[in-house]
Amino acid sequence: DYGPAPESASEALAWIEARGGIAGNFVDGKWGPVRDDMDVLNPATGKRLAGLTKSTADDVATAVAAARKAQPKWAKLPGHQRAKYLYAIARLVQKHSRLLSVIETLDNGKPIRETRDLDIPLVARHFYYHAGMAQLMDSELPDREALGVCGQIIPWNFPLLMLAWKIAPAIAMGNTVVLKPAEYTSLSAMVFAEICVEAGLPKGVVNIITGDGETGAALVDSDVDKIAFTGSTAVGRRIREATAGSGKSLTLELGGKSPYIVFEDADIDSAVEGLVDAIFFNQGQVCCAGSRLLVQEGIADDFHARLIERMAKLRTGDPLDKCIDVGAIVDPVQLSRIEDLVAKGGPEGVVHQPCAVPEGCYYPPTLITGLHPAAMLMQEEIFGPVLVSTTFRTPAEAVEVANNTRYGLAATVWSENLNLALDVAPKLVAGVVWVNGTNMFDAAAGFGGVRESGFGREGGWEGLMAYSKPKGKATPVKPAPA
Ligand code: TXE
Repeated sequence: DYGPAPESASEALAWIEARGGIAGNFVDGKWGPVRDDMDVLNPATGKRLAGLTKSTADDVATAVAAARKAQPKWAKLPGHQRAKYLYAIARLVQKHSRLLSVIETLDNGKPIRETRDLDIPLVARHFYYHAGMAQLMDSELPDREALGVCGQIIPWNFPLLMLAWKIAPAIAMGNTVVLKPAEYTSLSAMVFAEICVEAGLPKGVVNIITGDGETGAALVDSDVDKIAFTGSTAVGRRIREATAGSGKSLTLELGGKSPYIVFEDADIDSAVEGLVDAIFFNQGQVCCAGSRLLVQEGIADDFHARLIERMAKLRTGDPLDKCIDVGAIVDPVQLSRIEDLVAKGGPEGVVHQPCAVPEGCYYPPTLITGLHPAAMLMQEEIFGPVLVSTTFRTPAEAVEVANNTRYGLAATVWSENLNLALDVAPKLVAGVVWVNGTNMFDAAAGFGGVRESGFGREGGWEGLMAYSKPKGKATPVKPAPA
């Protein structure tokens, strides 16, 4: 029970205040530097929530050196001893789940219902799972060892969950990390740093540096053995160029425009409900959002009508209100990106916005029907609560339209005919395909994309492989600086 929301908010605000109201670096088990270089806003109110340290290349180098110093000893621990710390972190995430949920909602604008019931429980699950894997490493993966120091750069849409996806497998395998949260959302990473201290994690195993894209670029150029990045395709491409030939390992989890295919024999009520989750969860700011509806022609009008009716019932507003389905957009910059894209591409179809949102950094749940598969909005990632829709006649046409994208992160198929669904699913070019369901994640299942959605997998065995190398294989020698 979370109690009344305003009380929770004041508790979280007091927590931030007690730490000087600034998010800063956590390096070698200590805070610092902590400087008030940038503003962190609460998107739901537009008010300043905290200050943020913009780390310089020197700050980054200090953090990497701390991680480098700690790594051999950490890697030498037997897996079951590393597991002990991951279990402790998982339990502490559960213990502090209320504070974490409220801070995440204040910082990001996502509904408290989501942070409380999904983000934070999934974070704990991720550490529990990887604690188990650390324990198994010596017996199941005797021929593999850590890469060394991992630089990790994460986005703002699932701040703590993306941190968990990056840190848990890395430290389970004996790596140490330097992680940079996104500039909009660094506060839950601060709570996490305190959790590391409370868990007794050896100094230098987890280092957190705050900052913007320049700090991220400095981390990419620093003396790390691997970069793991989740974010935009444009920045992913830049990082790929910057690391090419450096010998650094790289995994990229980038954007998407995932198709959501509804055949005429689908269970329509479930497909509508699934779609609401696929595109309006986290205000559509989800890399694998089912953002492109492909509905079979014979049921299209009925399906759209039922969807619009359901959208009209979505509860929008204050993210701290426990009843809210759709909260605020993370930042005014992202909001204007969404507004510009819809203003530009909306007139190519019919725009439906059946429910209102408050003034401020909010965008109404939107459906755009009647778009040509090649229309700009059918191709561009909007990263907001905007669903675009087109129709198809045959399964072959559905596959063709679904695959007509430069991305390949996720896909969803709805049909009561499992023969049809299982025939279509493997033809879809995507890292994950869901049948009669959507947004199903688990720490034990590898997640990642193909094409411009990136490469490498996070979670499961494949995720552990991406944070280790065959034993005895030397890290490639770095070329001398030019
Ligand atoms: O992402 P960026 P932004 C997509 C989505 C969104 C768009 C822009 O379409 O509208 O990207 O969002 C760090 N070197 N996604 O601008 O810039 C940055 O500080 C190294 C999809 O916020 O990619 C942050 O920590 N790092 C996505 C992280 O990269 C750099 C989630 C992501 O920011 C850097 C987020 C650089 N040159 C946005 N520049 C998904 N796949 O889920 C920035 N960063």
